[in-house]
Amino acid sequence: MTTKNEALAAWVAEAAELTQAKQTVWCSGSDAEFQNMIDLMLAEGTLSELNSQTHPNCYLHRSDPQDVARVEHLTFICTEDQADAGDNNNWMPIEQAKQKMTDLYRGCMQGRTMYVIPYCMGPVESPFSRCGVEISDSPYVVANMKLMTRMGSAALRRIEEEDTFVRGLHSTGELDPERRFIMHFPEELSIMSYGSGYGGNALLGKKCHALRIASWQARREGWLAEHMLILGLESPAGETHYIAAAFPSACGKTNLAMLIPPEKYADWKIWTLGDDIAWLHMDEQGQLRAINPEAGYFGVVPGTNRKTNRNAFDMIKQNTIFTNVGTTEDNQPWWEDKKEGAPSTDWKGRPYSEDVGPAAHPNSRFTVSAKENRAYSNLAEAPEGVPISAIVFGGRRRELAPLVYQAKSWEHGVLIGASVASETTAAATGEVGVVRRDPMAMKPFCGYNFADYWAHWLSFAERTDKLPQIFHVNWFRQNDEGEFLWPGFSENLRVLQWIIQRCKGEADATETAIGYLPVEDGVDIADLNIAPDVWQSLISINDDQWRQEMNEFGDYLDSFGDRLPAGLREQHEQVKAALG
Ligand code: GTP
Ligand code: SPV
Ligand code: MN
Repeated sequence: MTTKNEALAAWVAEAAELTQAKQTVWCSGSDAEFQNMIDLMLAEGTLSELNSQTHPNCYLHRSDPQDVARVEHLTFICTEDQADAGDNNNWMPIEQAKQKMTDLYRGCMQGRTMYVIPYCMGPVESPFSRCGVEISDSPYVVANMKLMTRMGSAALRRIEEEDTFVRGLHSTGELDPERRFIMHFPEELSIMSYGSGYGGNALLGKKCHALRIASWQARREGWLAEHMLILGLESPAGETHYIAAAFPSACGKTNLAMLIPPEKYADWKIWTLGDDIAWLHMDEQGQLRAINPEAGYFGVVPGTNRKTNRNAFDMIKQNTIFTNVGTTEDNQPWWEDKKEGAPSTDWKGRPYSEDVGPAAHPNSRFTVSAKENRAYSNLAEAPEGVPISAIVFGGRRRELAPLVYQAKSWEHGVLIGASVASETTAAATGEVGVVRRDPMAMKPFCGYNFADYWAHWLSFAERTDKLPQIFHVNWFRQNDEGEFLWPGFSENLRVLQWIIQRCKGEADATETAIGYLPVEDGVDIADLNIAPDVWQSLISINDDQWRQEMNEFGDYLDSFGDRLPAGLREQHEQVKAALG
């Protein structure tokens, strides 16, 4: 196979020449091709088969121990004008970045196969979808892209019709952290990645394309590309509301998107549309609609068990690629908090020993097609997307942020989104558990200046009066002993119910300086055994702490200088004034 698109053919030829690949293979996206990739990796030893009795078609990939997460300090947005990338991004002049990458790519695929991977982010027939082509020398990338995107011939046909696509060149390189870069050139819709085989660094359709490049495109074209799950909440009466929620990496998107209602609410149902990325467009009626650009899940494994996430737990029992988990004596995958079985080998392939570290890497992942999820919504592939009733922001904060609160307006909601701060997690290299500002959960993923991004968010209020209500949640409040105050997981349904009631104007709330909070009996917790004082602390705010928070947040906003939209400054002033 090749292509009749001349620009694509020329770029592929150029890459083959530069990298000196032994051969070029165009990926069709067929099941047989996927199986070939698996067989090839089994043969070269980069993949091993897991227990086929308990876990049919499941495989384990052990990555290089130095290549287990996104590398934010090595990720760059390269624009003509540095101010367009903003202080929220690392920036490098375009020519310098290209020179650096060209030097790294030169001859890097000698003796290796170069795969050409056409893919479509979003249903192939949706007007909201966007296509790309990833060139990679990694069979692991090919196999993962097959599970994560609409990959192959259909995407290529759309590219040939549209004559536009995002270019992503990837080579695993030597996996040397000193020779590793993830470069983005939004002005020319291209990505260059070298030296990592890990998910977000190497599966270029995901964070590189569907967030960093797409957020740039979205601003120009009047839509939003966000780090959000999409779920449908169906009531016993059969009424379904759709919610999009942005939480930072490893802060609960996959879990919420697959939630199984607690027993008391067994006649309610959560449908998954997406677990990581949402593209939001306004339709002709002024209604915001969401599609999930992805077709599979690249999810955090540790913590997944029968109780926390039964859907995911069952979903990853077959047809799944595991990356960096441990294994049991009989070669089943094992991870911390699996709550069954026992590890015998750790993620590095060494005999497991408690004092050496966890069996599974804290950022170990599963890759699986969304079709394996029994809660996968039958509207998940609808070309027109689903109408969004509520947008929810959240972070991992052991103190300060209440369980849930609602914005007073869209503009106030933009401020709430911009004020998201969260403890860092193992999803990126670096220290874990430090609170950092992560506006809209997009700190690592916004492909342009945050000040312009907030202005873009604010501009939606001028275009329609049908915008979703905006909320903030925090499942992660802790007491002094480090215990979670809120049970989380399934019980989060109760908070989602309050959110929908608020959207429908059916629930009372307490007005505070930071937004509307539930009244004492506003969220149904009667059967949850939460002590009254604990509940009070979850649904109230500490004015002193919030004054300090708003001052710090003000300093952060100031760091964006003149570019900061006046509307956001105004919202900040209002909250500060209300706090007194
Ligand atoms: P990315 O894929 O990195 O974007 O992560 P994510 O936002 O999808 O996070 P995920 O749902 O995978 O959850 C990450 C971790 O948070 C897991 O270890 C979960 O067990 C834990 N977690 C998720 N929801 C809750 C909750 O409601 N309460 C508590 N305490 N932990 C949770
Ligand atoms: C995240 O880190 O937010 C992820 C995993 O969803 S990665 O694909 O590596 O970005
Ligand atoms: Mn994510």
